[in-house]
Amino acid sequence: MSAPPSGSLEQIALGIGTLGMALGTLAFVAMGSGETDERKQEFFIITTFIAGIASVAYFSMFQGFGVISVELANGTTLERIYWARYADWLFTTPLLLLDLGLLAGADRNTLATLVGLDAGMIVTGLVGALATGGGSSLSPGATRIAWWGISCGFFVVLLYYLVSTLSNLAAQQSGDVASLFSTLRNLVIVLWTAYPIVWIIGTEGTLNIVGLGVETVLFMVLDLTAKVGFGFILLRSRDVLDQASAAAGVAAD
Ligand SMILES: *C/C=C(C)/C=C/C=C(C)/C=C/C1=C(C)CCCC1(C)C
Repeated sequence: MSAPPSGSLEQIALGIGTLGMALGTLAFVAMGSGETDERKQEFFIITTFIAGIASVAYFSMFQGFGVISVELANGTTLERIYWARYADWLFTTPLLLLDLGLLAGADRNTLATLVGLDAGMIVTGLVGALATGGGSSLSPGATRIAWWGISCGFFVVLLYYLVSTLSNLAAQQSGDVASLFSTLRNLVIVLWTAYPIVWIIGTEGTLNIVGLGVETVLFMVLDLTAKVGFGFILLRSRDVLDQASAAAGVAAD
């Protein structure tokens, strides 16, 4: 347990992240509190948990929990690797996909495929973040980047599912649902693609292009937009959620 240095960019970014996620959680609770339709409640519950889980993860990182130093096989030490991010993402990214999948009217198998690919992406990303390169014929840097590549492989297939299967399903929904789906899908494609870029240019990638302070700011901005921003766009569209849940009701009958 080692807290981010007081007054550092890293600490400030984690503080803003904690506050932003907590405010988002409260806002989503308030927005969902009057909702009586069970199918619409699903969207509110899922989205509230996304921001809630991230609030806790950010608060723990702010306090210096969830960070470790990784000693590479070549003697270099990566002083502060935040593994708590992956614990957060392992739960929150499948929930974001569940929101998107329910909106598109996806069946169980499609949802399971999305969640499976996503979990593969996060877990192999975590392996890359923790890899020391010991016992590997590759250099530590190359070993870590190889895991990054494997994780990107899962991500590319995931993106393919979003633009093919899921988009085709969404296109069969009402015009409003289809258009809300494309807005959110495009947001996911753009924002999520930035994560592997920040990772590779940040401290995890060992290329040392940006330092931990800037990296923490970038992840914080991405996390807030991808969770709280995404949530607001989804949950403020009550009429559209009505149509989406009505269609799901018909499909389930
Ligand atoms: C709220 C958090 C979100 C939306 C996080 C998304 C994270 C990713 C899309 C991460 C992707 C990564 C790769 C594709 C390569 C390896 C490194 C990762 C885990 C950053």
